Amino acid sequence: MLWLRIALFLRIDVMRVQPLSSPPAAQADTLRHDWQREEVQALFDKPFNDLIFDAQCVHRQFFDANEVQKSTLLSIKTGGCPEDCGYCSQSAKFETGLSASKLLEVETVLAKARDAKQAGATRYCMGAAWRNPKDRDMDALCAMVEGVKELGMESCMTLGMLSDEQTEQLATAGLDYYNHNIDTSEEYYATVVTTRTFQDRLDTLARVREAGIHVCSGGIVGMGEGESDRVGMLMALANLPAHPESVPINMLMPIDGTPLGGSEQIDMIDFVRTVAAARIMMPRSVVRLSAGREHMSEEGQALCFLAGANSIFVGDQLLTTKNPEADKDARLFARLGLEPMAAAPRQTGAPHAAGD
Ligand code: SAM
Ligand code: DTB
Ligand code: SF4
Repeated sequence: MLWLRIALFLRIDVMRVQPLSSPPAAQADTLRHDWQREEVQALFDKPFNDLIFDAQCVHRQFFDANEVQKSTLLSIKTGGCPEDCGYCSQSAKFETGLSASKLLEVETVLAKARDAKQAGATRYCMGAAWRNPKDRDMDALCAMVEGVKELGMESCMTLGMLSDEQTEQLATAGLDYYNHNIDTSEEYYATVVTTRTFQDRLDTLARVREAGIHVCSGGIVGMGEGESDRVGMLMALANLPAHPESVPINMLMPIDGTPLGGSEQIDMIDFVRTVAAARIMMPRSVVRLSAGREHMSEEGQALCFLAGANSIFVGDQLLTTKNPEADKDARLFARLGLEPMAAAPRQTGAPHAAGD
């Protein structure tokens, strides 16, 4: 047989050439919202090479595999938060040595946004250590959104829970993204946070979606959760009525003084598996390699990009913790041949729902 001779000539071991280990999740343009636990567990159980290959195939159906979106983060209101999230430096319940500050002035925020734009960020993310914003803060918050938009950047805010009215106000101001993480599985949630419920998070996400603001929602890996919790977290995200447009996967930044401060760093291969599963399950979403890059090798980060991560925070500060310096990231992009992704205009009314 001619094909066998050619294979032998090329030294291809035909007995070991396997088809794609399972069909990619997003054949054609159909997104799934009915992931079953066994299927997601099966993704995590795959041989690593098969999982990464499948994730990369899915990634290339929807994205340029060499483009990475850049966001910059600013803490616009730091510390003194009444919530008890066990990972957070900003909770008033823990002695973390962080001093609380008031909401920054609009001009201060916009000056920093201009710097971020100069440094190459296309999206500006503003975070506040609140359970929820107060109505008296809404004018300043809306002015921040409008100012960032005038700079030609995408705007993102993360302010805790929102009322219907507050969500509408932010949407009217032109907010592009709202970040609100589910953080972990529903089952593990109460081990990490007791001052609100998993359902509270879902309720705010539904309000944000309803108002036509893009949803940014993901979680933290390395909080002592089991793999089944990572499975549960990704299922909860992917089985929402519409996939979040942005899915941040944070590696825990351990903070002294918090209940999770002594957590052991998660194995990098397990972290990369989580990124790959997120990519396969939410193929059209931008998956952000979020907190934790400061503690990752360049090879570890490269594996995350290979697994389908295509967004990062740039700038040497996250909210209260460190992020790699600009020159370090510039070198990483050059080594890997990565290019910055251009900002996409907000596609209002076009969430990633079933049948897209
Ligand atoms: N207070 C608002 C809230 O909780 O939604 C907004 C700010 S909060 C700091 C935003 C997100 O940052 C959290 O949901 C969590 O996923 C992430 N985060 C906070 N501390 C972290 C840490 N030490 N390591 C990794 N991610 C962290
Ligand atoms: C997200 O998922 N990660 C960012 C952003 N959304 C708000 C926050 C990371 C915070 C890391 C710990 C800190 O700097 O305090
Ligand atoms: Fe407050 Fe947000 Fe930190 Fe929780 S994660 S303590 S809500 S700032």
